[in-house]
Amino acid sequence: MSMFCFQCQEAAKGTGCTISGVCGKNESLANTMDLLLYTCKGLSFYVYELKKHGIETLEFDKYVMNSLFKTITNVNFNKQSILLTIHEGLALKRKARTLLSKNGIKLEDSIIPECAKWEAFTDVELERKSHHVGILQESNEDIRSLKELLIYGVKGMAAYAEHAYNLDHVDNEIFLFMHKALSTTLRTDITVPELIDLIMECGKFGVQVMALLDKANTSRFGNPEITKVNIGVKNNPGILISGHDLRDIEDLLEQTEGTGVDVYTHSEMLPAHYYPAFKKYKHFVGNYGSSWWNQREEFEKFNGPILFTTNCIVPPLPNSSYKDKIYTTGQAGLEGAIHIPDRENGKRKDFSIIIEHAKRCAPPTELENGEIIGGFAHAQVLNLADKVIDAVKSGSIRKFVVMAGCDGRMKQRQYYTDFAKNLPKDTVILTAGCAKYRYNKLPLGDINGIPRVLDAGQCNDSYSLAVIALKLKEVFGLSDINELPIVYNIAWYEQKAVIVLLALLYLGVKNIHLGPTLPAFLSANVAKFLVETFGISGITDVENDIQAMTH
Ligand code: SF4
Ligand code: SF3
Repeated sequence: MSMFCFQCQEAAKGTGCTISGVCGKNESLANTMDLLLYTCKGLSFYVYELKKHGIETLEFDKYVMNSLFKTITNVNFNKQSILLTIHEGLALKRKARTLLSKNGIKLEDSIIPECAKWEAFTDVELERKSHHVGILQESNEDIRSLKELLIYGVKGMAAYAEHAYNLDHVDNEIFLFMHKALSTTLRTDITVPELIDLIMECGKFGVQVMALLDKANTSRFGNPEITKVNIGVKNNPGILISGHDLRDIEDLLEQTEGTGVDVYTHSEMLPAHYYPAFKKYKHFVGNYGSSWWNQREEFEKFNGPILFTTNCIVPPLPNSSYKDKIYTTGQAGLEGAIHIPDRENGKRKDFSIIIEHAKRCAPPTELENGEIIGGFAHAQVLNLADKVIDAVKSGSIRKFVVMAGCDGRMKQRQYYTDFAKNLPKDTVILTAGCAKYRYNKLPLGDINGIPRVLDAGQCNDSYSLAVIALKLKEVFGLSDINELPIVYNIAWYEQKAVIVLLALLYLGVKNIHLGPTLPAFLSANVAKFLVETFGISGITDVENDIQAMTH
């Protein structure tokens, strides 16, 4: 076996990618990423000690946060950038050790991780090492499963913390937990109960990080509002911006204003349209295409440059017409694409190269036309609270079905379209994340003016759905969130969905249906634990599941 990865829902054969990744990650990149993760664990080991002694660690925190984000599915396909990041991490490890000794903090030699001794290694030596640090090094299947569940939750947490950080919102407690969790996974004597406790704690910080990001977004861009988004095209050349980073789209919109270049959102950037701060831009014209996995087809028709701020990148085929039009920024990366460097000293990122590129391109070719509606994050829904409560009390709305999460390319995901289509007419779908593209263009109608699909925003805006549920619980005077007429049928793909799931479990939500398949990284015993403790289950078929969830 030349590589092993099972962190996403599309893991080969439902067990793990062993030759190359279904996502496009090859053996060499996969192993380098294992090494980067291991480097982070080693660094976190020192940083956790520094933090416990109250020593300033922001430089290290940032490094670990960014590096974890790079290893999330479909974020970074540039091995050179991963290798550079590893070397940076080794240097930081030296620095952290020096800081420890300067502060008179002594660590037992026996507990210092192996990776601490690699500081002077060359790329070749490091690559050799990379075969000894992967997931399968942990031989106990249940411990491996729990460690990976924890790590994927922390990766998702890191991604959301990074977006908040870019908007000047930082929470030291989240960093502290990140280091504690990562360094603990190096322990060979860790027990199942200890790991379960950490996983629950991870859910707590999942809620905290999503709340932080919500505050970062809404304090800068305003509260999302009900918005109709154009899905057709205009006559100017355009830039397509994908991913989740709202600070990036802010910079891009500002710099493209008055240039004759339009800006379109793609996939998870769609919810940017819902924020008041971006509505003033006349050249912010719509959303192009559907969810991430259709990009090889849809980007052929866009004609202009495409900027990836985060996942989900699908590496273009060698004969694609758009392969020279891709740009990345932040933690995203792709071999052959131009990477836009980070902001310096509070300045904006410089997107001029993309704008100049766009000016040389034809306007986008129309894929579809019409509008989609969204912007139902917590503040907007709570503004409509009276209407919603009346509809529930009168029986016009019988159930809310949370269908948040991710989309993906597996054929089985047609289930979510059919599920949405066949839900009884007195049900409302609450959604967030790119899972919505399976049903957000269907004519599902409304109930007394309330649309039957309420889109809160990006995957992190699942937090909004939790806030809405907690508010309804209070209004209806219920003692348990599970007494609400809300059911959960969540679709997952990558590791941000893991932190969303852990956050929901932490909030006490029970009986979540998770699909289209359960994670390959859950061992039989860990899956059994989740079923018995939280009532988590998979999906069956549309008819059965609708019957079970709505009656
Ligand atoms: Fe396979 Fe998913 Fe890992 Fe990619 S991220 S290598 S598709 S398990
Ligand atoms: Fe989608 Fe990739 Fe997860 Fe943010 S963009 S939800 S899959």
